[in-house]
Amino acid sequence: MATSLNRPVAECLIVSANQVVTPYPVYPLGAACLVTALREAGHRASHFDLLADGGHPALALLLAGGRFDLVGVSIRNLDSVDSAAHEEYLAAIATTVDLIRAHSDAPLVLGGPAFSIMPGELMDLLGADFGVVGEGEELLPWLAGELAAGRPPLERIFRARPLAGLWQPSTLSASTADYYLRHGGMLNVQTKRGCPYACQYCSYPQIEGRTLRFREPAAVAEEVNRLRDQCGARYIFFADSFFNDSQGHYLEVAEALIRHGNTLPWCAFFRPQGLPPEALRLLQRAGLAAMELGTDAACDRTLAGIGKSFTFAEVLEVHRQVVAAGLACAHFVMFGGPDENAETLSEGLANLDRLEQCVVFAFAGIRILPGTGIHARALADGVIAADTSLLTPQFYFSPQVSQEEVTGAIRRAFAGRLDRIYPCHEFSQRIIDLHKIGCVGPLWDLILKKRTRR
Ligand code: B12
Repeated sequence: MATSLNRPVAECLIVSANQVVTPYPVYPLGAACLVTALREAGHRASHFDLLADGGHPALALLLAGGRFDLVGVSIRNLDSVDSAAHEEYLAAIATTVDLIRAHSDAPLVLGGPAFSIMPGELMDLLGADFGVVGEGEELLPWLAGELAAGRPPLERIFRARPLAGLWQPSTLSASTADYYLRHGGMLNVQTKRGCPYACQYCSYPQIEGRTLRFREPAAVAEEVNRLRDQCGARYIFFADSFFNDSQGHYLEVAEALIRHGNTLPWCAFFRPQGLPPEALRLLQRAGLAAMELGTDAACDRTLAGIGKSFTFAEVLEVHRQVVAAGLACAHFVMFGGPDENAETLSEGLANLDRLEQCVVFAFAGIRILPGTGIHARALADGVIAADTSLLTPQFYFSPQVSQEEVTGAIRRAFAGRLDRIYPCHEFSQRIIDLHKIGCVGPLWDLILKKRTRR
């Protein structure tokens, strides 16, 4: 079909293939952005969410009843990235792709954060027609137009340029939002994209690019109000790679939330550096209820080993300010990474003891993702070989310490403490149970019995 301007209009279906429910089901924000972008470009776009919309039988019916120019599959997670609770998700995604192929002959396009980490491998594994690495808002509508016009591109994998302008998520169907609200009461919002840091293990710059791009603070605050008033959100997670940017955009967002009368509690990932008391006070007035701190390693040597540009003394200082402000916080720390040895292990665990009135989530080993510094380090240290496939999860453990030593030391140090979590999947099960009885938010903060605005 064509519009009056003779631009081809494509009939598109975006399938959110994620079926992971730990630590809780996460609303498919990326798919929401794509549906908006496709519609704004004049295409017709619908969305199917495997968790919320009835699973494979309902998807099969939808595909059989429609005629699509393009079916996009959003791939969020490869695996649980946790050596203590090893779960792989690709087999389930392959089953979904097979089902789509069985019920539709539309070109199949892959995208999403997990796809962007291993595009070539996933194209081959899943046998897709096209793939988009990075943000889909520009490339997907263009590709849809080309396909509807009968001009399928010769190239198979496209790499998005980081979007300079605004991106705008819509809310997917009310029933989709309702599913997520029934499982945790939380919806998610992005205030910026990109990550300029060079943490050795991290794939975020591959997915979002290195350049920070900010959304208008007022647009963020309006979206939060819309999610509360129109969708019934009771808690917000800001899904930025990290919230507290050095340019101070996060403070403008906080001011906008206050100006727009935000009443929802919220949580975000924070980098444990900077964050003076006046910033924390402002964030608290804006509704900040729980801070997830990307501390990542527990002593200076291992912090440097994973490319962090802060010291443990800076972590302690931020921690002191956060606790003094009465804010709930959790530190996320990995052991067994580059330069870990028996000495750093005991130094790191002793350092964690200095983090009082908080929750610590610990992980053993680091999932090796292609293109990251840890991948090069793992090759150099002989942890993996050049031809080791990373589709099957591989974890980096420093050659100076065994996996058993690492896990044994964490278990001994955390024994008998409710606020020290290892392995983390055991806590995830508790979160699921608490969400079932109507509790909202990330819920680790309940351990601390802090006063929140919930
Ligand atoms: C915020 C976040 C969380 C929060 C979510 C909180 C919340 N309420 O929203 C929490 C902490 C709960 C979380 C949990 C987990 N997470 Co997480 N998370 C993220 C993070 C930082 C942002 C995701 C996001 O919302 N992005 C914003 C949206 C708008 O972008 P997007 O989804 O990428 O979509 C864009 C593009 O990808 C593309 N796109 C998306 N779909 C499609 C489809 C098509 C067809 C096309 C063309 C394009 C396209 O266009 C979209 C718009 O630009 C990413 C890392 C990152 N920077 O991407 C990790 C990330 C997605 N998480 C990851 C993982 C592993 C997990 C967990 C499995 C970890 C665990 N064991 O607990 C769980 C799974 C949770 C679940 N139920 O699914 C991995 C996934 C890849 C992998 N390594 O397997 C990532 C990439 C981080 C990493 N380690 O590399 N996560």
